[in-house]
Amino acid sequence: MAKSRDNIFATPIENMGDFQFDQQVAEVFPDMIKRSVPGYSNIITAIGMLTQRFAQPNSNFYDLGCSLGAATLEMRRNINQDNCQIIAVDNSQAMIERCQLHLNAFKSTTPVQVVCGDIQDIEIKNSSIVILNFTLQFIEPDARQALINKIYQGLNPGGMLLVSEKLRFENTIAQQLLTDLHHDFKRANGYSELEISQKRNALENVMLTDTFAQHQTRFTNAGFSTSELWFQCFNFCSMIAIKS
Ligand code: GEK
Repeated sequence: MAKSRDNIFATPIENMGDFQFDQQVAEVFPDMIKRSVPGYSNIITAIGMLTQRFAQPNSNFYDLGCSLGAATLEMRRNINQDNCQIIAVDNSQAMIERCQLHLNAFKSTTPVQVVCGDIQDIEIKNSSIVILNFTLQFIEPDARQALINKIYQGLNPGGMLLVSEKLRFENTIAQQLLTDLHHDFKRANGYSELEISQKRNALENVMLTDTFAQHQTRFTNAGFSTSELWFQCFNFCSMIAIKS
């Protein structure tokens, strides 16, 4: 599949609506996420490493908010147990169609169910690994605890949840510095001032970030006995929570 460069916000947009995961975004998504999210490729690689450690035989793996299936592909490449299946879910039809094409491009004996739907409505059961790679931040804040509770209930003992997110910081100096460093990262990756500010405005109402403390409290409330930050670059992070 041809790789397209993200220039969605490169020219002035008069009536800026909220950001949507539509056809236009799906087409440029691999380029957009690599140039916008510091550490994205490292996190995907680590999802493979964690799969080798946490995969249980005869269990389900979930990739919630799978977009084009990068985490699904990495899990599928690293499964070292028998009779596992992956369920990849996204509520964007454009993403799901492209995700299926990406998956078809590689051979594997592990079945993948690609589901177009809301991750809040799907059942999680008999699971050893659940991935929320930069998806929770798009769920209504009031609905986040219920989603993490449902995931905890659907995990088997010894199962793992990975949550990657953009973080918010209570300390205003830290918030400003880490936001500025993220914008420097985007500039270094070729985004203009106009692109950075228009994207920021488009995301304002749809991506509501939490602090690390809020995430950890939510994991504990759900029942997880272990939760930890394992990666952070500027204001982007990845956390794991393990069910004992
Ligand atoms: C990756 N995980 O490349 N139900 C299902 N999908 C949703 C919902 C919902 N309620 N809300 C948002 N999404 C991917 C990257 S992107 C992150 C994840 C980003 C989907 C949305 O359609 C989009 O595809 C994805 O969550 C978030 O590892 O673009 O910053």
